Amino acid sequence: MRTVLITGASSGIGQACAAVLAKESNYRLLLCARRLNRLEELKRRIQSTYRSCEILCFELDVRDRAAVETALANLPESWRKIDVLINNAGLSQGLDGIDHGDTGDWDRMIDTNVKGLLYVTKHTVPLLANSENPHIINIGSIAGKEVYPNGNVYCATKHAVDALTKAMRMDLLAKGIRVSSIDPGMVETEFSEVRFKGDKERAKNVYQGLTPLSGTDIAEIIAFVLSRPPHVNINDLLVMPTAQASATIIKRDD
Ligand code: NDP
Ligand code: 8X3
Repeated sequence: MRTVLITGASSGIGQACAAVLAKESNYRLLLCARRLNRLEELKRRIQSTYRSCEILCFELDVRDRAAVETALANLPESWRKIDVLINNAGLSQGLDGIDHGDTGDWDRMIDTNVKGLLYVTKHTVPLLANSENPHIINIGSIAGKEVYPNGNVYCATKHAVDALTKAMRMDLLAKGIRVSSIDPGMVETEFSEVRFKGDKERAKNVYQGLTPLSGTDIAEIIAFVLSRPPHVNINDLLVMPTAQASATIIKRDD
């Protein structure tokens, strides 16, 4: 049985990871996000199908350094050995030129996508120490591989995730921790609604005229990466909808 900690499990890719790994039956799930009610609802849904799947939910804002340290230091004894960390919590806010960007949006993206990922990783590594097969999966993005107009700060945070994945692989090599990055293109989740601050119409238009990836598409790939034998590490996977050739080159039906 492997214990997996998923950040940002209340929606989208994180939620899909919880559902897909629950189905695999050899995982117990540690789920965190800011919206605890969503996590508890997800737990109920998963356990209504997979009764024996052990799940522990806790509220966590990954931007809060002290809260991250306290939450991970105070996990119940039976949850203190973690095998897999999925650093998924993240967001984009706004899509404006660098001369018009909202500095609050910039702070939220940098604090969540970069600093939050660092805090969670630092305080999870000691809990991976007793795992026979420890693995960290970072959710990067096509935005970590290329920059697109008005994507500035979000792209910078995902480029930082790309750099941190490589750095973690080096720094954690001696501890035998595998580090992988999954970098999706367009995935239809709450991502665009969050980016456009609740503007559902604008968010829907992002995925108009193409079949985007789903959270489940990404979660199934993560399950595959985690299922490789311990001597095999998939370093980095860029996963796009077939209709998307780059961040901005997209084939849409009329
Ligand atoms: P969603 O908005 O559907 O989910 C984002 C998750 O992150 C939510 O569970 C949210 O939970 C959590 N989260 C956000 N801020 C915090 C925080 N401060 N502390 C803890 N949890 C937080 O979007 P996605 O599922 O699409 O996004 C997941 C990851 O995938 C992100 O890192 C994103 O950058 C990346 N990604 C998304 C793509 C896409 O097209 N959708 C493509 C490439 C990468 P809560 O609000 O409850 O805290
Ligand atoms: C999310 C995908 O293209 O909106 O990381 O940056 S994109």
